[in-house]
Amino acid sequence: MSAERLGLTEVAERLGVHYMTAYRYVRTGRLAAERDGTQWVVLASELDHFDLGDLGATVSSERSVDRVSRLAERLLDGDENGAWTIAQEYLAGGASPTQLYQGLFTPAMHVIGERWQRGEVGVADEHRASVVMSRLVGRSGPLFRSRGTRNGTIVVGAPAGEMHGLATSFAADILRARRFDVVDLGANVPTDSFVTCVLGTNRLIGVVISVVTQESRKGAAELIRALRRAKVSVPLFLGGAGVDDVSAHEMGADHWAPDVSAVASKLDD
Ligand code: B12
Repeated sequence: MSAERLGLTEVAERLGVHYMTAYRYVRTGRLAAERDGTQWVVLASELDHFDLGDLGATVSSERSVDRVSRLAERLLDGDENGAWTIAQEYLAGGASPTQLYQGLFTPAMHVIGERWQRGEVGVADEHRASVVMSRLVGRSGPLFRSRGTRNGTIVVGAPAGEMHGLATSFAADILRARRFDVVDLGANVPTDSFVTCVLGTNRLIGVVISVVTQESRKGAAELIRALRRAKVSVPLFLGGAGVDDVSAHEMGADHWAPDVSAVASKLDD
């Protein structure tokens, strides 16, 4: 049996499916995988007998993988307009703004992380790519505007020590599209300030905490304790690559969610 270990980008390439489809196979247990830090790792031998079934037919394979790689290249080159053109192509092909974030922007950032981990790109390249991505998020913001009665306000942020802030911007827009008002505090929010903001928010219906690295679990658990001490009674959601269902509940969250759309659906119930 082969002991070759594959990242999700390689799994997607070998199966000929979109990155997010491979991710879904893993998160739903269709494909056995284990975590290595925040990355999912799959043994190559698992693919030998993997049956794509109906799910595999639902995605346009090569083109999606290619688009993710092309976007990653544009981001690393600091080419905002080139990157935006790829985003527009994707939207023109029928993708929703939420799919733009979850099916294109997120996997492109993951590809950059994998390349950084392999030593193929440097820290400055990664920073540059993140800056271009923030600009794409700025350009995409108007696409997520929604009309009609608001469903209440959600505070979104990352705990003290968690420097990854793009996920909270993505989450904020995805929730806005579902008619929630959002206060996005971004990355590395000091615990006391987070709590003060939550207590001062009108029509508050939930708090969404993003944990990208496992190292930030301590800060997130401390934040949840502080929110409980302050008698915050709305549901507290934890999510992101640094937590799973079990750890999120151990850390005191009311809910763990695999993605932000699931948070919106839960709050819509
Ligand atoms: C850009 C980047 C940075 C930038 C961030 C800039 C910024 N403005 O945000 C900077 C340079 C600051 C950075 C720093 C570091 N980074 Co970094 N970084 C990345 C990179 C390449 C992209 C992150 C990103 O924006 N992803 C896009 C977002 C949208 O995707 P996401 O975080 O997975 O979020 C999705 C879901 O998880 C979900 N989600 C997220 N939050 C929530 C919350 C809820 C409630 C729900 C429901 C869902 C949800 O929604 C998103 C889907 O759209 C990742 C690679 C990766 N795999 O993500 C590495 C990565 C996260 N970084 C990593 C590392 C190691 C670091 C550093 C420790 C490096 C160092 N030695 O200093 C520091 C850590 C700093 C800290 N204490 O937090 C590792 C983490 C490994 C680990 N063991 O945890 C990664 C995975 C890279 C790698 N392959 O090794 N990084």
